[in-house]
Amino acid sequence: TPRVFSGIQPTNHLQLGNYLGAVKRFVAMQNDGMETIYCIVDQHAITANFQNPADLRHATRELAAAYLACGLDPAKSILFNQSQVPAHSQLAWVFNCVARMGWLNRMTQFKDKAGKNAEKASLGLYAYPSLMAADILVYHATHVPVGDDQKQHVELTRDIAAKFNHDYGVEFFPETQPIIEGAATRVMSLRDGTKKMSKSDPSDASRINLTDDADTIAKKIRKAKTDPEPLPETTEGLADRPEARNLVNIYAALAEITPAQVLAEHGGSQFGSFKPALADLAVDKLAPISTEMSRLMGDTAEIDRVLAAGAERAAAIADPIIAKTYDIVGFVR
Ligand code: AQP
Repeated sequence: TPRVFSGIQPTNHLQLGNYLGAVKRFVAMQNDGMETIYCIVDQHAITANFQNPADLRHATRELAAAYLACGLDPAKSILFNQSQVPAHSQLAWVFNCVARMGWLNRMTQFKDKAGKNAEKASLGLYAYPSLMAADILVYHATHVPVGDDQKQHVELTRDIAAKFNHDYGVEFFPETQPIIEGAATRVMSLRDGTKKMSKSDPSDASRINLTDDADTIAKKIRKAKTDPEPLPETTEGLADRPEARNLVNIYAALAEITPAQVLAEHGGSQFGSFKPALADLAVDKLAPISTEMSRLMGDTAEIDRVLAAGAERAAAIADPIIAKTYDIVGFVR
C-alpha cells in the first residue's frame, strides 16, 4: 500500500517555496486519503550551521505551527519531530555502511552548502542524504513529495535501498518515488530568477516568509525583480525570462491553475498591474496562515503534545522495521 513520507528542516522561517513545493502538497495528499507521515527533521537542522538551542526549539515549534496552520491534521497525518524517534538515526548508521563515498561525493546540495571549503563542513552535512534515506525507508515509504532540489537525494535513497536488498539478498526496502508536481516545484528568489528561494538566503527581500504580515508580503512582491517587457500571451514567451516565469508560476500555484491559464488572463499586462494582482492573491492565501501560526504559537505546550503523540505513532511503525533490519544485518538482540 502507498505510504507518503516527507520532512522539512526547522531552520529559520518557512518560505513560500517550502509552502508551494512541499507543505501545500503534503496537505493535498493527506486530504486524498493517503497514509501520510510528515516530519520536522531537527537532526538535519544541525548539519549546516551551528544552531542556537533556543532558536532550534523555537523553529521546531514554529514549523509544527506552520504544518497545522496550512491544514495538516494530526488525526489524519502522523506529525512529529525526527529526534523523538531514534529509529531514524539507528537506520542511518546502517545506511552509512551501505552508501558509498563516491555516491555522496556527487550530491550537489552538499557542494552548494559546503561552499568552497568542504574541509570545514561537518561530517553530518556530508552524511545528510544517508539520514534522509533512513527517514524515508524506516517507514517503508513509497511516495515522497518534495521540491525539485531534493530529486537527487530521493534517487540516492533508491540506490541505498537497492544495494541493501542486493547485499543481504532480501526484498526488504521498497523503491521510493519522488513526487515532484505542479507549477511551483522550484520557486526562485524574488531578487534573482536564477537562484532558488531559500530560508537561509541572507536577503530577506529574496523570499516571502510564512510569518510575513500582509504589508510585508505586498511590499516584497512590488519590489520583486522583473524585466521591462509586458507578460507574454503563452508560456513559450517565458523561456528566457526567469523572473517573469517565476512570478507566473507562483501565481499559478497559489491560484491552483496552470501557468497557461494565468497568461490567458494576464498576457499583455505590464508588471505594474500584474504585481498588485499577485500581491492580492498572495495576501489572500498566506495572511490567514500567518495569523493562525501566531495563534498556535501562543500555546507551545499544546504543540509539544501534538509532536509527542505523533512520535509515538511514528515509532510504532518504525521500531518493527528497525528490529527486522537488525535481524537481517546480524545484530544479536
Ligand atoms: N524554492 C523552492 N521551491 C520549491 N520547493 C522548495 N523546497 C525548498 N525550497 C524550495 C522544498 O521544501 C522542502 C523542505 O526543504 P528543507 O527545509 O528540507 O531544505 P531546503 O530544500 O534546503 O530548503 P531551504 O528553504 O533552501 O532551506 P535552507 O535554506 O535551510 O537550506 C523540500 O521538499 C524542498 O524541496
